[in-house]
Amino acid sequence: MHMPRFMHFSDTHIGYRSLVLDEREQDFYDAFHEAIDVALDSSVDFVIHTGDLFDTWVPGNRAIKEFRNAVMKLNAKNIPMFVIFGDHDRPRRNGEPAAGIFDFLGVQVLGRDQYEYVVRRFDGEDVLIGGISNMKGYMKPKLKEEYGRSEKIEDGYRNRILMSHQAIDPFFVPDQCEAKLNDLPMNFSYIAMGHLHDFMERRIGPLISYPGSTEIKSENEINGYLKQGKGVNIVDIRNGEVDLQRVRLKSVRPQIKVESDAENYIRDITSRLSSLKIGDDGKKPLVSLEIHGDISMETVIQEISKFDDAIFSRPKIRKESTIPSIHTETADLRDYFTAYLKDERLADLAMKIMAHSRSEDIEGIMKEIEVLYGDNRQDTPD
Ligand SMILES: [Mn+2]
Repeated sequence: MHMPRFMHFSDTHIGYRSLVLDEREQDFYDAFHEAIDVALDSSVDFVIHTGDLFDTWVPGNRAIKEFRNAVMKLNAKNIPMFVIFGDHDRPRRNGEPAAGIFDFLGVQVLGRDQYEYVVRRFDGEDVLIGGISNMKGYMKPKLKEEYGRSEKIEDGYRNRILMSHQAIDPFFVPDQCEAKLNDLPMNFSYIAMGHLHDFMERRIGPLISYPGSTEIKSENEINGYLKQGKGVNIVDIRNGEVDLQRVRLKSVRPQIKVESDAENYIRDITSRLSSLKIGDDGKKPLVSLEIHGDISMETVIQEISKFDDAIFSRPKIRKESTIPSIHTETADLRDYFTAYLKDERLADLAMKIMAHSRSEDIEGIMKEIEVLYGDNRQDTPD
């Protein structure tokens, strides 16, 4: 029997670039295109993306082109795509969203400033697809209002999907959260979440799921990746009931974190690499390395360059007792920042951000960062 089927994916962060490894930009495209191929192979009726589609709200031309190519494949099969913004790709002020350029290929942006929905008919069933883009900082109080509104509007439809990109308690540490589980509307069949980069599903009435990111964006995703892999959700919906199938992505670059000391790190890397099962066509694993002890960066970089079967992000070296002593009677905050960061310019930025934070001036902080980075990037974990 036919029933509406869709793919839910999130946090693809295409256009992401590592400061040291050029390979990483391609990795994010590979995972993104593999996800699109999963949608095509699974004969979905539509696709939803719950935010951080692009790594920034003003992606580079390469990222826009990769997205266009993917959307053209969906469009050729008449598969529409619904997207909301995450914290990374939400347009600043009155900026134009990159995904919105592809409306003529069936890409529809939902819920930029408030809850928005569409009702579409697939396989003989009406499906309501609602979305609220990421709301944090000064917009946080509005989020609960919008969840409330989404619960009341058009509640006659049985097949109801809500898309949202937020940190929900208990899936994040409480001080990062914008809402709790019981703030979420209960009359949806499926709550499609974005923001958490690990996979998560929970039945709370509606089925709520974070599909996670499609590539490993930060080291703290490594444990989740080793347990669950990275993937997408294929969801069947009918009569208000949903059935979720997880599909793992194969193109993800394996990643391990090795923490060791100056004497043993080579041995530890070798043993960790040999315990990784990687197919012949698999990508070389990425090793993030942290060494405790007295060793120079030059030595470490020279030693690790001998590994042909792995690539390395910039190693971290933790020398013991690296925090210099400060005359506490006379030191001010700036001296601490300078001692800790070992960089006058960074200390200066830290002071400015600190001043803005104290007056809860988020725009002020954004401005400092925009000045530093030329208005086109940000750096938040999820
Ligand atoms: Mn993200």
